[in-house]
Amino acid sequence: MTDFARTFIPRGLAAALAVAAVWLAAADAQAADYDVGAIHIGEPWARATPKGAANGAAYMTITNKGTAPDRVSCVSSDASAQCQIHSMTMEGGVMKMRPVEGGLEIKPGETVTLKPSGLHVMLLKLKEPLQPGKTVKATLKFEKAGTVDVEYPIAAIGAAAPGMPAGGGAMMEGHGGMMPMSPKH
Ligand SMILES: [Cu+2]
Repeated sequence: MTDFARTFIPRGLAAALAVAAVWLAAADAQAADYDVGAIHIGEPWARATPKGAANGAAYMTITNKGTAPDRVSCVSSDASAQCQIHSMTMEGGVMKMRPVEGGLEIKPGETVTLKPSGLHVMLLKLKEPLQPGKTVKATLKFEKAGTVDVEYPIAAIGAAAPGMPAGGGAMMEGHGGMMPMSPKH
């Protein structure tokens, strides 16, 4: 056996096992769906935050299976002093985010996706960093459907989607402090 084979193969195996472990961990953190009234919430997830980050963000899909529009706000989170739903828009070439006033409307039959670079649940003034593999809880209030506690499994810092590694094409935005914040923050 050559030196190459002796050193390379065990390392390869170790790497494969490490990858498998990450996959198992991801499966463990599989998000639950939620139903409240006519509202279905799918694929909740949040992004891990670096040490010292003031704010974090959480995402999900919200489907209105009913016949009337509903509006959702974030009441509170166990991880932060405040919780708001934010929109993101381009203004003069700069991405800006601001609270959705009066709640985010979900029209009948519509699915609204909260995701990086778009609508998000903003966790303002984090009590501690959001750590990958853990979950963060937020209480959402729908005007018609009522209140629901949602657990958001936390994905890696900079993850573009739940269960994806960091840096999946989402390096330019986030809440880590690289993006210009609106004056409200
Ligand atoms: Cu925000």
